[in-house]
Amino acid sequence: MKILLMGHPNVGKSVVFNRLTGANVTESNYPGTTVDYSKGYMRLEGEDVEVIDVPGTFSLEPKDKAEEVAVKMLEKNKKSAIICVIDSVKLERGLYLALEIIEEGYPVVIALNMWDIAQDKKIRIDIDKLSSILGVPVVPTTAISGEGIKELVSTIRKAAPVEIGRILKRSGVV
Ligand SMILES: Nc1nc2c(ncn2[C@@H]2O[C@H](COP(=O)(O)OP(=O)(O)OP(=O)(O)O)[C@@H](O)[C@H]2O)c(=O)[nH]1
Ligand SMILES: [Mg+2]
Repeated sequence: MKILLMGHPNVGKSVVFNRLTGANVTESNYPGTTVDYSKGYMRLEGEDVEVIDVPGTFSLEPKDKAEEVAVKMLEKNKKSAIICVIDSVKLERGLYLALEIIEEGYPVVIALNMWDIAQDKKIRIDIDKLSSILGVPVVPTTAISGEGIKELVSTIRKAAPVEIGRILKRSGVV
């Protein structure tokens, strides 16, 4: 099992990555490009699990080299769990990519990062409702202080591919 950290640019992926992996990190160039990414390991229930800090991307339809690398990394790691990092202040914008990844059938956990800023701005987000609509775990995080990271880690194992049909049934649509 591998864990891929994905999300828009500047949402806090690398701070989350550092929280998860600590110091044992290697910087690499994606083969054939000048796009950098980091790779590390985290301890998950007694197992060493590889974590990749994927370059920021707005969608799975790449618009530049870094986005191309992000999409390639996702496609090459079909067996991975994805932590989708979203800026809580820009929830609507961030959900698009998360939905694309969920639709591709990857097990996803959403980290609603920058939670501290959302609180300051009095932005109210119903975590449980969001989680039940999307069918994936949602965890509020403030990566710079470390708040929510423990909960994020303990939720990763709960990530499972979403059956859209099940969500429709559960929410009473069909
Ligand atoms: N207030 C606040 N700032 C944060 C939080 N997480 C990250 N930041 C800050 O947000 C900025 C971007 O964080 P990065 O971790 O570099 O973001 P990234 O997603 O890796 O960005 P790219 O690699 O450029 O795509 C930095 O200045 C962080 O210190 C958070 O939860 N709260
Ligand atoms: Mg980064």
